[in-house]
Order: sequence, then C-alpha cells, then structure tokens
Amino acid sequence: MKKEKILVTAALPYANGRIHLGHIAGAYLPADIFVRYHRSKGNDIVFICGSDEHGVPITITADKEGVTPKVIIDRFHNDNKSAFERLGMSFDIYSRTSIPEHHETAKEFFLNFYERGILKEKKSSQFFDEKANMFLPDRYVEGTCPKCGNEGARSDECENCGALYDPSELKSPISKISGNKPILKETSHWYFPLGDYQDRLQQYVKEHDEKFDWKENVLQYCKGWFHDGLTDRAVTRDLDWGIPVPTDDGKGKVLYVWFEAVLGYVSATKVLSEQRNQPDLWKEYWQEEDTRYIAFIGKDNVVFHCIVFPSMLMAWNDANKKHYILPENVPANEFLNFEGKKFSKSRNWGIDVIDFLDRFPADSLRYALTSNLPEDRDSDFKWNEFQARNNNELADILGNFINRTLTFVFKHFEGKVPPLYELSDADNELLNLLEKSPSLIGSYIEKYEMKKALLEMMNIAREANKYFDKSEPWKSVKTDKERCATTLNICLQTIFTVSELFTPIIPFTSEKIFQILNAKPVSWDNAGKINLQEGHELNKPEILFRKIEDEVIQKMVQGLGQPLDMPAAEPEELISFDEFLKVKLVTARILEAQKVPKSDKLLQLKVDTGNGVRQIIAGIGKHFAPESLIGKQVLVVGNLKPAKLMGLESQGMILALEDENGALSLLDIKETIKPGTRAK
Ligand code: B3M
Ligand code: ZN
Repeated sequence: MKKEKILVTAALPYANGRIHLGHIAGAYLPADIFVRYHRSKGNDIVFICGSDEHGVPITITADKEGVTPKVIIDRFHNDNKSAFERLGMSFDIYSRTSIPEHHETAKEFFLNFYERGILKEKKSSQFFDEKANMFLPDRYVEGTCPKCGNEGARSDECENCGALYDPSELKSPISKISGNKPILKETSHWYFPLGDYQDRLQQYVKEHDEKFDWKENVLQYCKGWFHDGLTDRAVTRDLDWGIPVPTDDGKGKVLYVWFEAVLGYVSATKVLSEQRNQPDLWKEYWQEEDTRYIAFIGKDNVVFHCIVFPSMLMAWNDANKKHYILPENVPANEFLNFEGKKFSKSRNWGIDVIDFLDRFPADSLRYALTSNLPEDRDSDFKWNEFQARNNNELADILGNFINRTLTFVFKHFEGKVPPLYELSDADNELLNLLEKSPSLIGSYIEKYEMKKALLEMMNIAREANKYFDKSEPWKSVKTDKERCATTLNICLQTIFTVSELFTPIIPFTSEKIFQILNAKPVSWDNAGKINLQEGHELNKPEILFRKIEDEVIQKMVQGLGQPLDMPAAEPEELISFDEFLKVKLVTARILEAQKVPKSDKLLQLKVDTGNGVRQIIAGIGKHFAPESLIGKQVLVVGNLKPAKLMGLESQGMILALEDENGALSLLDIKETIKPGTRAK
C-alpha cells in the first residue's frame, strides 16, 4: 500500500501555566494515539506542537509576579515540555512562538496581507491609562455594568448578565494596572475581513464534512458562527508584549496573538526541517496537495481553527503560487471536568500533569483518560474511577493475562515459545480475533473514536483470559502436552498482538512487553499474525502494573480543593555494606596545585595519600585559586580508575559539596588526621 503523508498539529498551549488533565484529554492524547497508530502503519507523519508565548494572560501573570514575560514563558515552556515528554507525547517537535523563525513567519503573512490591501485600518476609542502610559486590553479594565450594575464588569462585556456594550458606556472604569480612572483615547488597528471569506469557508466546512465526516460538535460551532455572520476582526493590539507590527505606521503595536499563534504550526515545522537538515521539508507537509492535515484541539479553539486559520490560508493562497493545504479535519474534543467541576487553578480544583506523574505512572493516566475521553460530550475525571481502571482493568485483565501466560511458559516450557500443533475451535476463534483486530481498531482510530478503539483492544485481553481459563493448560500439561503447547503458543501470539495494538495508548508498557518477548513490533497491519516462532526465547517477566491502594486514592480525594502535598519520595535504591566498601574514601593532603593550561575549570593537583604522591585533575578551577589549596587536607576517592583529562592522567577524585547557588566547598579535614586515613 502507498504510504500516506500526514501532518498532525495539536493546539499550542499558552506558556502561562502548567497543562492539566483537561488539556490532555482535549487535544493531546487523541492526537498522540492517532500519530502512534499511523507510525505503526508505516505512514509518513509529522507531529507538531509547541508553546504559545504571547497574549495578555502572560503579561498579567508577569505583572503579578513582578517579573518579565520572558521569565514566565521560559518557566512554563520548560515545565510543559517536560510534562509532555513524561506523558509520552511523541511530538516530532515542541517549538515555541517567541523564536525568530516564528516572528518571521508571522510578519511574512501580515505584510503579504497588508501590501495587498486586504487589511483594513479602522479607528476606535479604547481605554488608556495615563499613569502607566498605555492602552488597556479588555482584561485590564473593570467597572460597573451599564445594564445590571454588576461592579466587576469588563470594559465591553458583563459576565454577570451577559451584556455586550461599547466601552464608553461602562460606568466608573478602573485600570487594573494603576487603579486610576482610564480615559478613552482614539487608536487605530488593522482588521482582517473575515466576512469576505464566509461563502468559501461555508463551502470548505460542508465539503470536508461530506468527505471526512466532521464531528457534530465542531459543525455546530461553525454553524453558529456562520449564522451570526462573520465580521472584520482586529489583528493588531496596543501592547508591548508580542510580535511587533512590521510596518512604519504600526509602531508600538503587536500582532493579535491568535493571528500569529496558528502560524506557530508552520514555523514549528520549519524549525523541525532545519533540525533535520532538510530546510525545505516543511513544504512537503504544508504545500503539497497529497498531504492530509489533521488539527487536534479542544472545543474552545474551534473558531480559530475552522474559520480564522483557514481564511488566512485562503487569503494567502489567492495571491501566492505556493498554496498551503487546509485541515482535512479538526477533531475537537469537549471538556474534561474534575470530580464534577471545572478545573480551576485558583481554587486548587484539578491536578496538573507534573503533579500527577510524580504520583502515578504515565500509562495508567493515558489508559484512564482514553477510556473517558470527552469525545461527544463533557466527561468527568474521578479519582475512584482512575483507581478502578488501573486496578480492575490494566492490572487484573491485561496484566494478569500476560503474567499468567509468561509464568506458565517459564515453568513448563523453559521460557521458550512452545510449538503449535493441531488447532481446536477455541484456538481458531482467538486467532481470528487477533487477525481482524488491527483493521477494526484502526478504523476507530481513523474516525477519532479512541474510546471504542480502546474497548476493542481490551476486548482481546478479556477474550484471552477466557481462552486461558477454558483451555485449562494446568490440566493439559499433565495429560496432553501438545494441546498445552498449542494453548501457550497462542497466548504468546496474543501478547504480541496486544502489545503492538496497545502501543498508542500505553507506549511505555508496550515497550516493556516487547522487551519481555525479546521481540520488536512488526507493523500495525501484521500485528495480528503469528509473529513469534517456535523455540524463540523470552526474557523473564516483570510486574507491568502496580495496583493503587485505597489509602493513596483516599488521600487524593480528601485533598480536593487544597494545595497538593509533596509526593512521597520514591524509595531510593539501597546498596549493601559490601557495595559501599568498594569505594575507598581516603584523606589526602594537597601538596601542589596549578591551573591546567587552556582550561579555566581544571586544576592539576599533587596529593599525598599516605602511601605515595598522586596526580589528580579536578574540575574546581572556577571555585578556588590554586595557591589557596596548598596544605589543605581533603577527602578523595582513592580507587577510581585513572582517566585522562586534557591529556593529563587523573588518579582519583576530590569530594566537594555544591550548594544551591552552585558554590563549592571542600571537606576540610583536621591537621591531626594522617593522610591516607580511610573514611568508613
Ligand atoms: N494557546 C489557547 C489554548 O491554549 C491557545 C491555542 C493556540 S493554538 C494555535 O487553549
Ligand atoms: Zn451586567
């Protein structure tokens, strides 16, 4: 079969906070399942994501903490990147929108539209803080609602009564920055004429729905927008954090975050191309008609991906030879709630991914979330359900089947795949299930129905357990060894199939199972065949899923709405006294010290270790002047294998302590202790 070329993007999370389970269930987990499936199919797929690093919420957080926006985006970009990695999100790149490549891409689009006269300049009155000398974004102004009298109303909208009004109607406006009364001041902005694209957008959505069966919720949002009629949208803002408007008349303004954020997908693919040393690679995904583009998002981002982004690409394509492709599908999920309520950071309601993974394994989370994805309607994460999914399904069904099979094979067949003899009806039934599962499960994943796909995966494990029970190998091992061998062979083939088909959901565990099988995945389409040959040697099994105790879950439930405690530290790996004694720690007096030429880090030391003088090359040159060390007595590892550093042999290592600021201190040992004294 011909390889498909597929571009997958997942919404770029704001680098303004840590991602939580709701984000994962909305866009990222379904996208990762889809991508891992296609990789296993052997398709040519790239998976793009990154941080969205502009926008008012980031400046607000920075102001609150009294730091620059850069501090905020660096912190959360790194946090989220690492959270995604720990969760097994297999992005080809996790980029960010503050990088020059992205700024260039966004400016290129803006300038193209500007120069072609697509953008309209319009004047409007906006709140201006004279003390802070800046225009105030909506979220920086509060006042009294002109309709209902609510005192916490925003500049142009009241959350209490839902009224929309002109900022000039807001009563007693207050700037959240200075606390002063802001004035209304005229400013001008550029607007993208969304209305001009309405007919084509409607056509685009209709055609793509007919061909690719768009999700009902997504269609409903689009219909709502089309029904209300698309109007001009400002694509610039009076802010100082963002991508500067690249025209002379736009000085002091930045691009509206959504105008540029969606282009983050393009710029991230460009960066990926550079990383792969194929600078034009991105064009193969973005500008060739045979690419399928799937944009995974949460429901709150529908308008930007089904209306704003496509219209921008249409506008570009109208006048440029190189055409961008539009999303084939935008499979948006609804929201995941947490124990019956919305996730809320300020109320400590919910849990972020890092805190979760400090306590529980990634695959348990991936499994539990997949079985409960908000595919058609909002769903709810509950701690008790999480525990039940882990214990009753992963451990008791999947883990149990794998474990009982392997234990049996090690006990009775020397850890090798037994031969396959004549097949019974029950054997054929299970083999048929394996054979048809890849295409069945694949068809659900292709339709973004991950919950159904997971049910079918788990169904194999359920059937396999029944098969094991019915076949009673513990009896046939005594009465009919050939029958028993056949049963266990089929159970092992089943483990292979299950492991490969479960890869998109529980990738870490799949890898472990393949390790135990001493085998490598084949490919999705072949996963249901006989893949393990008779006599193939297996590795000793290990526990795949640990049960989660009631007390642990009770603690999580009791802690709802409160800041989380630090997780219990992982028990450290313990060593025996004999192992400790292998390291010979001895005192040594420093006799000579000098800098190693051409290195500011390394010092060349001569030390007396009681039974002779040795040379140690120590990486402490930035911390100590050589002459200050002479005569000092320190602790060294006396039996370290010699190593060469900048051509000089080092016959040991000095122990030093580093504090949280990176400053070093040496263990200063009293004069009265003789060089060569062993520390035990
Ligand atoms: N950063 C909103 C969000 O995190 C926004 C998505 C951008 S996608 C280009 O939900
Ligand atoms: Zn109101």
